[in-house]
Amino acid sequence: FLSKPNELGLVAVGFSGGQCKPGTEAAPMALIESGLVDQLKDDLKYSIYYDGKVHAYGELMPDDDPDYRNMKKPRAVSAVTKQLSSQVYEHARDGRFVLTLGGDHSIAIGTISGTAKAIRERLGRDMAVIWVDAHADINTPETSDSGNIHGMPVSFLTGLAKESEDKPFGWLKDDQRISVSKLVYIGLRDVDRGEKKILRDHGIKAFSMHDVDRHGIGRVVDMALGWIGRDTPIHLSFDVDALDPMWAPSTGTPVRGGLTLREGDFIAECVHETGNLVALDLVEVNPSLEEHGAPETVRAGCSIVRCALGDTLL
Ligand code: HAR
Ligand code: MN
Ligand code: MN
Ligand code: MN
Repeated sequence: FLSKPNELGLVAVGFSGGQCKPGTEAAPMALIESGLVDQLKDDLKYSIYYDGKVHAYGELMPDDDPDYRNMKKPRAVSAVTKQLSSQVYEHARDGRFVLTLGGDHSIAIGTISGTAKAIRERLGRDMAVIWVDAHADINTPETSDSGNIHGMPVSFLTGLAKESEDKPFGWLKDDQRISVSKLVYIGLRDVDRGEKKILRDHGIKAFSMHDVDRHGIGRVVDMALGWIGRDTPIHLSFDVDALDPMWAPSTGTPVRGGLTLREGDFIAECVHETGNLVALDLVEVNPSLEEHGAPETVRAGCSIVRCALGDTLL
């Protein structure tokens, strides 16, 4: 699906407005400074298309951004994700793999809408999304208890939540959306009651940590890929909090009982092996939380990215 399989578009998103804890805006620089881009270039032989910036989108920030429909910072998140969507779209339209380093998970509204549109235009195909996370991030503004938009991106991307043209996220159009039938979760263990109802009502495929315990990660990944079907372009959205806090403590909403580092890497390796991966997000690293664990969290994030881009143990 990639017309230029060795070309990688990198977008660094220093944005944390989808939730309330400052610090995730520093993650892209921490990941890059730990050597990630050099490894992708020198070891994995990608040509990197990167503007050299960590985008903070300061020029897009409204002076005043009162809550709307229970959402916190709706105009800021909408403006940032709209801009990010066209950045990602341009890389994907040109046939490149798109790697986005976040940032909190609200940025997936931008990344997935950008790749979904580009893949439709280039290939006439609907893209699948594998969402690896402790959380389902599928609250609508109405079902969310927190009002934090990083808990809502999937509802906007699937059209479960919609907005009129002139309102926040009203820019999202059908050609930028994904189908609930092409969405698969792995790693869930902290899902709100309203989200459970949404998953059930729409028959959304989800593998929780219970499923990982019962079947093992190998069978879970096989089942997830089987659900998507062969020959379907895949966008992998990886929230570092899918990993157990033992491996990734520096994140905004850690939940115990998560994936091991190897299970996370294994998911990324298997998705790479399909040959169908067109884009990857790595989000929710927050180096200013549990600071003693920040280097380890950054290392875990880098490892996931390398595995998804074709690094192998042997
Ligand atoms: N479900 C809760 C909410 O909607 C917590 C969401 C936490 N989200 C993330 N991203 N860290 O997965 O507020
Ligand atoms: Mn998430
Ligand atoms: Mn999460
Ligand atoms: Mn390969």
